[in-house]
Amino acid sequence: MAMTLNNIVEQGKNGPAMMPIIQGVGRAAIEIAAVLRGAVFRGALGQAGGENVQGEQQQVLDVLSDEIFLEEMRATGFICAVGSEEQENLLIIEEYSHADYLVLVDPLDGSSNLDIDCPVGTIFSIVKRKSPNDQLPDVSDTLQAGRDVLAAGYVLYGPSTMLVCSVGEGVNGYTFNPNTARFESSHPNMTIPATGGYYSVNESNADKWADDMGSKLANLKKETGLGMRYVGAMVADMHRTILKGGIFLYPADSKNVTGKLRLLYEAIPMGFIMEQAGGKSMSSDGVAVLDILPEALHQRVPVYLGANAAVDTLLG
Ligand code: AHM
Ligand code: MG
Repeated sequence: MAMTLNNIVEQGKNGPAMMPIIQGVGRAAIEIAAVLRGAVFRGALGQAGGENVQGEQQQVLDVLSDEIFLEEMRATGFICAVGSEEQENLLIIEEYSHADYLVLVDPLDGSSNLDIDCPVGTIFSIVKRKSPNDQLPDVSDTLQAGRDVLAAGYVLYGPSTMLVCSVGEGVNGYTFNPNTARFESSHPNMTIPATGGYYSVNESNADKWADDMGSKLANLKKETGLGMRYVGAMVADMHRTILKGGIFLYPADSKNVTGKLRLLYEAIPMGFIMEQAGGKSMSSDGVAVLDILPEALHQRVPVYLGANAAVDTLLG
């Protein structure tokens, strides 16, 4: 009998509480994958006409994925509020505003890949509220360092749909089996190889990078001989980095002065996964992603996520 997301209940002290929420993520992922597959037939590719809080054009599928994710989190009954990359403010789930947990989500990451039928993903993390349960949750409940995250993960919508997650006891990958309509364990105990793999970065920004990153990357290439891959969707680039080794980075540059990727929706969950997979997650030399105390919902940070040696060689 294949192991399903039910086995999260056995994973450490957070497993039992996190399992029903991650099962909700799985249900959202199945719905989002179906919407992605049918999008071209429903005229659902392209822009929705609105902008998100960061002034970026929202695509129709960004908006649909956000709605699906929020609804599945509501349906678990365990989530009091959701912070989404697609929403300016924290969304409080009135019906369950007394519940213990909040979810932070990038419902459809890498959405510029949609028009070319390339991989996209969903990224999430789960924290426990700090405010009393008889009050409404607020933004301060979401502003918790990565060290306080209880569970995190991502869904990769590629040739198959994979859900990769951690409840703080290593990283496990589940693949959606269309024959059984369930996520089944396919990649237990994912661990990043110590050497080899690829460096993954939008190198066209090199002349704008801060922190002398151009010469640091040149040194990494010389020292390690790593090859290069870049999908332009963080979930796909991180998934490859965990499975094959190397490093994924998005440094600060003169256009994105504090980096492009969001601390709460991208850096912390992926940093959590990378550390749980045995790798390293830094935001700059000496500052681990998981040690940053968030100050705002949509804050951005530079990220350097990968095998210990690759990150040390780059930032060292
Ligand atoms: P998005 O959340 O608006 O899709 O942006 C995040 C994406 C990441 O998936 C990816 O790593 C990065 O943006 C790519 O940026 P660029 O096109 O500048 O290389
Ligand atoms: Mg996104």
